[in-house]
Amino acid sequence: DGNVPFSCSQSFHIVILGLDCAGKTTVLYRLRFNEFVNTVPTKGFNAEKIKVSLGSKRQKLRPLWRSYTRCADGIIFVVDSVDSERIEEAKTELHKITRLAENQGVPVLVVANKQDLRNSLTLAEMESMLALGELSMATPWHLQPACAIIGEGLQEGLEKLHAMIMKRRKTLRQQKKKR
Ligand SMILES: Nc1nc2c(ncn2[C@@H]2O[C@H](COP(=O)(O)OP(=O)(O)OP(=O)(O)O)[C@@H](O)[C@H]2O)c(=O)[nH]1
Ligand SMILES: [Mg+2]
Repeated sequence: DGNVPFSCSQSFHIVILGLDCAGKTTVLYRLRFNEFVNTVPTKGFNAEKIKVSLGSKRQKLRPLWRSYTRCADGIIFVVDSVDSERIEEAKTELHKITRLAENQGVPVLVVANKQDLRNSLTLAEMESMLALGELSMATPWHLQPACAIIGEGLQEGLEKLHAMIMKRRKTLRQQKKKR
């Protein structure tokens, strides 16, 4: 159905975070242009407005905004699956971010990137080393295996993030009504 009413499209503020060299810029360009770019280390930060399609069958176009502002609707946390030396550091950062007052309850898509490399950690190893089970009960999360250079896993991950955001919005709406 090509005739999607305009009111169906919604904007989301998504921040992409992660240690240097995790693949954030690669993920961003995959989402932005659906193509691979040869990256250089990012100085400062990228701020881009991107539009990607979400929704399994209907492929509704929903703008997805990456923003560095507070009040993000969702966080994409990119982790290098082969960098076992710095996974502890990634874990610390992830837990720090989700504990911030303004991020309470904000859904997190943890991207286990570079799964194409032979020596990458398994999902189970990533989950335990990042101590995802120890994240606050309020923080919904999903661990998504991905290969950002070819874009594998990103669409699936985005759809999971989208579902978590919509679920949270619904819960917040219901809580408001009760008050
Ligand atoms: N093999 C493989 N390499 C990847 C993948 N994703 C990113 N890379 C490579 O990893 C390197 C770092 O990627 P970037 O996207 O620049 O990482 P970044 O997180 O933006 O890094 P900073 O800007 O330094 O913070 C680049 O050489 C990418 O080509 C992947 O899925 N598989
Ligand atoms: Mg970068």
